Amino acid sequence: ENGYDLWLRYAPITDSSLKDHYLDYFTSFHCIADDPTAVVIRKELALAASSMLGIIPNETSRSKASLVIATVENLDIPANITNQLGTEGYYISANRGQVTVTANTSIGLLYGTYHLLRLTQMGEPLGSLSIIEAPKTKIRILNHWDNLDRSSERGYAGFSIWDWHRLPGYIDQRYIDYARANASIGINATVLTNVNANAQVLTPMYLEKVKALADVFRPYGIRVYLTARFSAPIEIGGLKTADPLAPEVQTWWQKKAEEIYSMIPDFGGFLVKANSEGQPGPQNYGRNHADGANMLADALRPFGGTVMWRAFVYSDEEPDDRAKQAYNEFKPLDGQFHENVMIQVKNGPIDFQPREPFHPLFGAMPNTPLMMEFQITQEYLGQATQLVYLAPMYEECLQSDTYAKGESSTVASVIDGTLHDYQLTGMAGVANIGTDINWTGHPMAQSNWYAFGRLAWNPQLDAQQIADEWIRATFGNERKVVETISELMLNSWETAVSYMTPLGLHHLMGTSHHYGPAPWVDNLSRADWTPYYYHKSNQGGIGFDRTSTGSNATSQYFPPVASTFNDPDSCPEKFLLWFHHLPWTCKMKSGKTLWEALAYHYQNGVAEVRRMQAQWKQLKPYIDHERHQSVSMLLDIQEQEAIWWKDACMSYFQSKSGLPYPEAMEAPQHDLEYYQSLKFPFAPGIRPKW
Ligand code: BDP
Repeated sequence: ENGYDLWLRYAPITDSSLKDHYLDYFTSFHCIADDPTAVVIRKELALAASSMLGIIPNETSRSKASLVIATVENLDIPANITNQLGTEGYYISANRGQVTVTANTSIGLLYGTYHLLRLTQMGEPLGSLSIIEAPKTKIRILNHWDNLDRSSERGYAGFSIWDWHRLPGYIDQRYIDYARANASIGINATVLTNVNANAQVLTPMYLEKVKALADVFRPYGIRVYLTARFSAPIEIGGLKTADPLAPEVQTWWQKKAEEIYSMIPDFGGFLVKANSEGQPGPQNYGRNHADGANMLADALRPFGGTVMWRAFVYSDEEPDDRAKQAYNEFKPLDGQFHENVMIQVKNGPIDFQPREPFHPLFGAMPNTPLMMEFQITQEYLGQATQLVYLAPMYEECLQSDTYAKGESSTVASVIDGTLHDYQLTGMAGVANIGTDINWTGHPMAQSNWYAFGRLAWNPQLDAQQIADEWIRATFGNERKVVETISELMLNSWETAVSYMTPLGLHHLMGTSHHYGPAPWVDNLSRADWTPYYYHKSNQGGIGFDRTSTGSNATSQYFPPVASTFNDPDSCPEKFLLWFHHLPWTCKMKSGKTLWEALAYHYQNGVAEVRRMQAQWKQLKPYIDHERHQSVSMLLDIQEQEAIWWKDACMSYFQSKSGLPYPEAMEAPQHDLEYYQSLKFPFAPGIRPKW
């Protein structure tokens, strides 16, 4: 198997009693809906049933059908149920040998059908189902950081799947399979283009291509969004300014919106990166983020579009701690954004590091809907070479308690809108999808796309349950397979953190490509692009002092989170060096010194990768050769890289601490000069700027 089928493999069901059970339900069906989404439902059912059960379900009358798929007005469904379903939810029930999937809309029916097929792939009985599901967020969106030349800002799975050259005439089967995969996990939106935007995509020629994609995605409930380059009125509109308060600029965007909606009536809106890392924005004209976002929002409002304005900003000049800057810029603007603006906030205050504390903006903007931005592509987490299951990281962030309104004010409750009663809610994931045959480069990285979709649907889901679903659909229901892969996946993130950036360290990666260790770099054009800025290690100790005697970033959190982080004794050790600069010899809770603990984490990370290798080896008899072999080779590379991380970081830190390596640590294979001499000018994803 080459992995192309993702979690929609629909593997033949070999257990004969289970097969008979499913045959009872899938042999005949009745579908009351005949729009393009109903066509998709019928096709998916046929595909799944023929592959799993060797039959093509027969469409029959409602009374004879064992599976009924129908919107609520055709059935007798109590109002207390239909009221809970909204426009995308569904109700699956079983009664006297008949399974019914119902919803208020055909998209709800599609989601319900996928849920039923998921249960079937998992080997679950269908005889007594009663499931009510509705998404907890409104916009569940992938962000493709894809350029029009098909390169990708931080993509490690080949080229962009958008074949702009052959669009709009040529519809690649991949677009359809992409839509199926997304719909199967509830993703209902996609941003096609890079946040470092190119205005060309807003020209008529490209809009034709965007329209072709939107037409493919519509039956799957997926709306298309684009990144809007703030200076587009100058670059493609011939204006002299892009000042958001200039009437000609406002008119230009209004006309542009009109043009887009005349072609794509359900166009979602714009995602904007402004005044960040060299991108143009309202501040170029002395205006603020609200001025910029509101101008675009006003242009989209007549058509029902939304602006997703990113909070990932840090100033070129500001000498202040980078971790504080988004909060400093956005918090004062709370309540000033128009109602169709959302602020898209990365999970942590720096930049998709292997582990970050939650972003202090969560909870701090009660009057402005904030949406989550997670990274699915593993920019700082071994890219497509290392096995890192990210759901535990997403979960840690979502379950963090902001205390914005006292206890239980979790990040999840900000994101699903319940804490502040947001009318707009959403979660974005920076996609890890490319043209590789298996979509995501590393076969196991498909799980991160899957997990993102499931958590966007319901931010309360737990990482273990999601892993279980994904493994069963992707590798089968054999107990040994499910248990082994589950353990391996669930430990993998903590393992990567351990050999990359333990104890709250961050941004130790090589310049530009962010692959591999380079903690010694301290001389780039901006201090806050150097690893040294983030760990500040010297003879006296290591870590970034963000306490009240340092940068005071801790004060951006609500009490008691602020004081918990502020005091090294109460600060969770996983965030210790994020918030504190501490002597190498200070004592940890385990009794080890900080230096020993650091060595322990690096060594333990390596040991855990070796355990992953051993666990995976045991699965050889259960998994097809191609996928087994591919993951084995990648795990071997991961072991080498974990050793590289340990050796490079520990030999560098030793040059600062002057302390001997603890005995339990395997001594570095080379000296520090060797690691410093390694150069990777063509590492994946390299961009000359950062
Ligand atoms: C960083 C990436 C950079 C992106 C930026 C962003 O290194 O390529 O453009 O985030 O989110 O993680 O805008």
